[in-house]
Amino acid sequence: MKKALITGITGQDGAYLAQFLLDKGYEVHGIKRRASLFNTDRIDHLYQDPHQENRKMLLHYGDLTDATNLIRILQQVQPDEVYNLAAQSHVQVSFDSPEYTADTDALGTMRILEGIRLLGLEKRTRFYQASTSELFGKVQEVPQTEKTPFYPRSPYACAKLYAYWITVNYREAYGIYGCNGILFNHESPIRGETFVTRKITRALCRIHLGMQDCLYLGNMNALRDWGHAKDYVEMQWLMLQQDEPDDYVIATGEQHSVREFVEMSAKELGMAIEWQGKGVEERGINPANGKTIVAVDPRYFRPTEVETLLGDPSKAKENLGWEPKISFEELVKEMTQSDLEETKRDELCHRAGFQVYAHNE
Ligand code: NDP
Ligand code: GDR
Repeated sequence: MKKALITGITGQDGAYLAQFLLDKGYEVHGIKRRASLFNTDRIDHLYQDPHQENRKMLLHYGDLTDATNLIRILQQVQPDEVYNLAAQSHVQVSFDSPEYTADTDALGTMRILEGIRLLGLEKRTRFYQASTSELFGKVQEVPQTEKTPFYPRSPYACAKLYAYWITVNYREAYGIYGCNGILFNHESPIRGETFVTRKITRALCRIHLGMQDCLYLGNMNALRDWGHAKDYVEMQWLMLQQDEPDDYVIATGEQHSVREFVEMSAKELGMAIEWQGKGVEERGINPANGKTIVAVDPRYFRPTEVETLLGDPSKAKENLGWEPKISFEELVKEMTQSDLEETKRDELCHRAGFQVYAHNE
C-alpha cells in the first residue's frame, strides 16, 4: 500500500486529493495546523477516529514554517509521495503579509525538500509542488505554456517563483523526483469564501433570498482560465506516476471575465442584471426594482493586478492523457446550486430567530 503525505490537507485541493487517494487505496497522511477552533470541515467526512485500528487517514499537527516538525513527520511517515499544497494562497492577502507568505510558500517548500534529502529519502519519495499560473503575472505570451517566461506580480507569486525553482533545483542537484504543476485557477463548492468565484456565488444567493443587498467587487474585467478542482487533483497524482519527473501547465484553455462569472451565476438563479456606468462607477442593477445589486469597491483593487491568464494544457494532454471533464458552465452551476442550498439553511435559521453571520469580504 502506498503512503502519501499531503500538506494543506484542510484546504480545497487537499480535501479533493485526500478523497481521490483514499479511493485509490493509499494510506493518506495530512498536516493540519493547530487552530483555536476545529479547522477540518472540508475533510470531516474522511476523518477516522484516532482509536480506530488500521486507519487509512491520519492527521499530524504541523506548519510549513517549522522545519523540525516537518522533518519529524517525514521521518515518521516515510511517504512514497508528498503533495505540497499548503500555502498562504490569497494573492491580495500576500500584499498585507508578504514575509509570512514568503516564509510559508517559498521557504516552506525548501524545508520539505531539504527534509527529504536529509533523511535520505531522495530515491523513495516523489514530490509534487503546487505551482501556479500567477507565475506568469504580467503575461509575456498568449496562451501560456511551460516555456512562457515568468513575471510575478505579487508577494504570493514571488514566493511561488522561489518554490518553483527550488523544486527544479533539487530535481537536478539531488535526483529527487519533483514536479511542478502550474495550475490555473480551479474552483468548487468548497472553494475559500474570499476568492472571487465563491464570493460571487455566495453573495448572489444571499441577495436572491433577501439576506444581503449588494455584492462589492474589485476588477470585474480580470480574465481567468477557470477549471474544477476535482479535475485538477487527478492530474496532481498523474504527474507523480510517470517514468520521469517534469513540469506541466494545467488549464482548460478557455477564458472568462469576472463579470461573465457574475452573469452566469445570476442566470442560474433566474436573476436579471443590467449593467450601467463604467470603471469605479459601474453598477449591476436589478431591472425589476432599479436596486444596485453589484457595485465596484476599489478596496478590492490590487497594487499590481494580473489582468489576464489563459493556459495551454497541450503537454499534459499529450504526456499524461489528461483532459478536464467539467465545463465552465457546469462549474458555475454546481457552485451556485451548492451555495443556494447553504443559504436556504441560513435563511431558515434566520427566520426561526437564530443569529446568522456572513462575512462580506
Ligand atoms: P487553500 O487556501 O484552500 O488551502 C491552503 C492550505 O494550506 C490549507 O489547508 C491551509 O491550512 C494550509 N496552510 C496555510 N498556511 C500554512 C502553513 N504555514 N503551514 C501549514 N499549512 C498551511 O488553497 P487551495 O486548496 O485552493 O490550493 C492548494 C495549493 O495550490 C496552494 O498552494 C495554492 O497556492 C496552490 N494553487 C491553487 C490554485 C487554485 O486556483 N486553487 C491555483 C494554483 C495554485 P488552514 O486550513 O489551517 O488555513
Ligand atoms: P487569484 O484568485 O488572485 O487569481 O488567485 P481570486 O479569485 O482571488 O481573484 C481572481 C481575479 O478576480 C479579481 N477580483 C476579485 N478577487 C477577489 N478575491 N475578491 C474580489 O472582490 C474581486 N473582485 C475582482 C481579482 O483582482 C483577480 O484578478 C487564485 C488563488 O487560488 C491562488 O492561490 C492561485 O495561485 C491562483 O488563483 C491561480
